[in-house]
Amino acid sequence: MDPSTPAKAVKKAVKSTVEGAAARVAEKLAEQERPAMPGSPGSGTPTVAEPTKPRDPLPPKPDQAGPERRTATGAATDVDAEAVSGQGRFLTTSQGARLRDSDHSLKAGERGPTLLQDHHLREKITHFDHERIPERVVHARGAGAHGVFVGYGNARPVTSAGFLAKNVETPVFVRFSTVLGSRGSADTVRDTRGFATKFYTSEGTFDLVGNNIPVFFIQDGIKFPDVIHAAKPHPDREIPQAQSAHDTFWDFVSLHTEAQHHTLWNMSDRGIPRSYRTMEGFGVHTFRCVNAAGETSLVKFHWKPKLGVHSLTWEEAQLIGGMDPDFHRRDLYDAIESGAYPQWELGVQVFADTPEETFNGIDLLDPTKLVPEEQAPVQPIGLLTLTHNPTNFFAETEQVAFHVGNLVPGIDVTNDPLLQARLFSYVDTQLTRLGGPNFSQIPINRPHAPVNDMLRDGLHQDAVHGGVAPYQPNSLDGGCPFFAGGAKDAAFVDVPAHVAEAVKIRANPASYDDHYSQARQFWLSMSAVEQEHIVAAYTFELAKCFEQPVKERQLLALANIDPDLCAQVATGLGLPAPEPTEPLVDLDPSPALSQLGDVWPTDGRLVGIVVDPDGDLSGLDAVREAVAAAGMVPLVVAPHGGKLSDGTTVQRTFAATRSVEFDAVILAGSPAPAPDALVARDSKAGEDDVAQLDPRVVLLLQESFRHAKAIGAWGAGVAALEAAGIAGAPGVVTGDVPADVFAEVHTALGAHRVWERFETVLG
Ligand code: HDE
Repeated sequence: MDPSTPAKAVKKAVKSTVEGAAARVAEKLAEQERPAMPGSPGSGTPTVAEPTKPRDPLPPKPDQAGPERRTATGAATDVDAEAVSGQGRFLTTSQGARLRDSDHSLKAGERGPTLLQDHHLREKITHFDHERIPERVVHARGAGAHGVFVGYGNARPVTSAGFLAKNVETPVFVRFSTVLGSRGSADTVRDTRGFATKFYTSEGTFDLVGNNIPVFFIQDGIKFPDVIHAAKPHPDREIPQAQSAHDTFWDFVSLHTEAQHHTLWNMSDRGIPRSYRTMEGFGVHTFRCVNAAGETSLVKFHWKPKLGVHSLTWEEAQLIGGMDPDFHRRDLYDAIESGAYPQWELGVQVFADTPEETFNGIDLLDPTKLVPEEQAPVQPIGLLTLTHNPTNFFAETEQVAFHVGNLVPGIDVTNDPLLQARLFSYVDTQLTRLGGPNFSQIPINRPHAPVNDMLRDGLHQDAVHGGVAPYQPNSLDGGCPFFAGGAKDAAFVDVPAHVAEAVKIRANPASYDDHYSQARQFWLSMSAVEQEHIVAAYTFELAKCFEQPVKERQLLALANIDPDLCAQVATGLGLPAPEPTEPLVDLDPSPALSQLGDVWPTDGRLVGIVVDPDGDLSGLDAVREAVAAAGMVPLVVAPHGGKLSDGTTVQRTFAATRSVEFDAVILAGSPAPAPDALVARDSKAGEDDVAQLDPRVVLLLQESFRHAKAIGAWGAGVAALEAAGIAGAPGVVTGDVPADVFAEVHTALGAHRVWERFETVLG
């Protein structure tokens, strides 16, 4: 028999499966109403009755992709996405034996006992018992997505890295995270966010493992366990979860004052992003890049979101923590599913590689310092687009392993002592977290460049290495693998950077002693409303501390940042404001640090459209279409679920929604109190007694107003604005033509918030 025949048959079968899958997905999309809503759980449409006819597994949803199918040693394969998922129509054991029953264990008679020989029972339970792996010691909570990076080609004078060459497309996987909380903690807590990118380049994998804040708490990696122990929940009671509002955190940062700059960023709106899509990213450390001619530069990496930098208000963040703890995950997944692909430009600040490693007096090796963009502009060098959601959270987002030491030719590290410690930490932690030394062979971690590393054996070895000579030099395997030599081999170069003559010492350079000047610069760069938010954040956090000496000590640090800030926080705490103990240094403000003052795209934002099912529904369709056409998601909010009389599907009910779900609200009517508008049924119904208007609508409007969101109404909807007492206020739009009302709301949303609604005393 021709040995190729079965393979051909399999290929043919797979092809027809894929074609069938594509057709089914198209069918599913066609079935969906327009505008289509993100969030459907699977690619099929379930039936009410349990399906009983055996069929092949459903394909992934169209918005999903898994890691590219590579062998454990980086070679391309033509294995399809479905081939790495469950196969066949029948439930089987892990060995592929079909099962008749998985509902009953094998027993000696109906009344037992259960028999030890029931291998299926033991296999099922044993595997389940081992499903969990240790969570990340920091950054445990996260969400990821696949995408592509395209180089602009203008980085050549700075680095020879091949993936930055013009129009080179590199697949990427990005994982965003919070730092402090456990895997199941809420997304919207006040915290730093991780922004880690894995570039699967043809010259090896490059990981840019950054944060959404450009500076860090500590200057030397040896302090990392200290800051994390202080910020994590108290070890005795394990509270509070995922936040810095507690004694140990403030105890540490007020004693170890190099943490003050980063902490100020945390207390600013940057600590509560609206979305992962609206965060900047920073490599934080200075890297050393080298071009093809061997010339070096010092470089800081930046990610600039196309949607601008936007944040939640603190009240929104807290409400969302209860309403939808998965808010940032959902936002990312839904945006990708609805085609609003998130984008960032990768940018660089480039500095001369001088022996002092400083720029304008700023020590480039001190990770508690940034370089203001006004002094060193961020030059865009490529575009990142996230295009696909993962197919399986565990396989991809949980098992992805980043490492700052995953570098490619043209990018090298510096002696930043924080970076140096990180170079040790990541593999070390992943050995435990991912169960052995072969985690680079897990599909999401597989390089897209050929791997011939002579690393052998170990737990979960997935490669089947040939040859007999995994050592160098050898002649038995023909001498392979060889060292890469000339420039055309694109070998990694350890830049022969100068190391100054020195003595062994545990000490920092004198420049590291300045802990306040850039914190003050950040404060002075904020608009008045951003300063108010900072005052509120410090006051909230310190009010949560039990110990007065901790509060007093932190006030001392604030006095050294800005006496006004200190005084405002002290007033809230009911404590005297101390005098500064260090001279106040007035650096030039950096307007780029503020989030206000521009207009940005609104892709993927959520617009709630409140309707009265008994009222006039004309205009509703046109507005929904207009919202969708603007790249946003229109959500119809009504007293009850199901369909309206014109056939429109209701996405949210008054009982199940809250203002914080929406970026803007439009009223197409003023619905009367629904039958469930009772405090006993829905406490949101509250005491508000506005005759003729459902009290949940009043709450929705008042909260949206308080959070400075754009609000619009036409026709009968205008009455609700009046009832809520917000008609005529800034950013509250009314009109007769629904499309015009939406257009104005849309414009206001571009600035993210109606900032003039916030009253300020500072600034
Ligand atoms: Fe990390 N960090 N880190 N870190 N870090 C980890 O690695 C560590 C630091 C960052 O989505 C861990 O696999 C040390 C700075 C991100 O999987 C661990 C020090 C920055 C992520 C670790 C730092 C980061 C991590 C935990 C001080 C911003 C999540 C699990 C020397 C530039 C990556 C893991 C993901 C994860 C150690 C400081 C960013 C323990 C020792 C500075 C985004 O290895």
